[in-house]
Amino acid sequence: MTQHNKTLGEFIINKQSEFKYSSGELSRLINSIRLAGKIVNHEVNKAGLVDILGTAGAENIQGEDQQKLDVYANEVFINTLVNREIVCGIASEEEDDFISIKGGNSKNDNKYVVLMDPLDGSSNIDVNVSVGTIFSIYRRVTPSGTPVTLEDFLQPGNQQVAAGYIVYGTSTMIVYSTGHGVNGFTLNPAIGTYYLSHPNMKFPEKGNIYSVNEGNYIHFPKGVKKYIKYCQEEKDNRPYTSRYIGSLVSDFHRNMIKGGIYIYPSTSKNPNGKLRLLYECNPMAFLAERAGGKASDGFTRILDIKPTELHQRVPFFCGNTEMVEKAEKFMNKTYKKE
Ligand code: P6P
Repeated sequence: MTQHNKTLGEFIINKQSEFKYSSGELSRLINSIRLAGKIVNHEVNKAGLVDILGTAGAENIQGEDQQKLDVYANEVFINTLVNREIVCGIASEEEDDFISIKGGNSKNDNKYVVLMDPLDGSSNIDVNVSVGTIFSIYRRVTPSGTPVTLEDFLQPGNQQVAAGYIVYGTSTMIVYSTGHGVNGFTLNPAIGTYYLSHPNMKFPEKGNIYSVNEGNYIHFPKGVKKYIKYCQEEKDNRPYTSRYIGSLVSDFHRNMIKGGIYIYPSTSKNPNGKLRLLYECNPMAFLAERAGGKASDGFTRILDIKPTELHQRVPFFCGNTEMVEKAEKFMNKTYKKE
């Protein structure tokens, strides 16, 4: 069997054999995410056909209208994980607080917690633009068998055991890492099987794409404004190409394959930017670093930031190491972090 037509299931089993002390819990967890992704994919792919568009009426903690698919995706991932009793706690962009999961024996000795954005970029659903699921996995830090606490979720990103995303695009892919390399699997919807299509994903050495919502330009920090002008100069391999889908998973995925930088900076309106540290920036930073890239808030490595709140936001610079470091130079030249 060539490497490329290995299924995700076979890959997980092979990988598990690399972790000699693995109890198989992490494999079962990744398998559950794989299943939930297929179920959500089925609905996302027919969203235009059934009355599942439009808002569900509720508002999430972000104060954003919850698209029905947001609510649906959140329920699918939570139910899939809870029913299999694989994790002891879940945090979600769509849930105000974290969820503590009781095991069958009323105490829960599972060791992993999952943080997720069940459907990132959902505002794009109505215009048929790709969206994604982002997940981040940690070992709990509080005693096994007791209910999880906020401490289990407020861990720095450098403690992640695994992280990944599912992109519901022209094809559906799951891209994840358990710490050693990043691998991408493409779903064959005809048979419901993911195949290893992108083994050992790495950012290209050089990138020439910058992804930022330039509509916010006047609200950007001076360093970001200067970096954008740098990208647009006629010099070396510049001007770069501007590509911004408005869906983090899609912009990240394209930049990792073609080479580029994604920036969601602080603005005068949102001093901490828009993206969430725990279930957007940390998992994407985990993947970026294992694909040879870099992720920071413009000054500090994302994975070293000690979280203080479940839904806290941070500015986000992520992509080719060379491009992120250039952007950081502009940030540091014009701003010293107080
Ligand atoms: P803006 C989607 O809501 C999201 O969280 C990311 O997926 C995306 O990159 C960003 O926000 C888009 O935000 O303000 O540019 O529309």
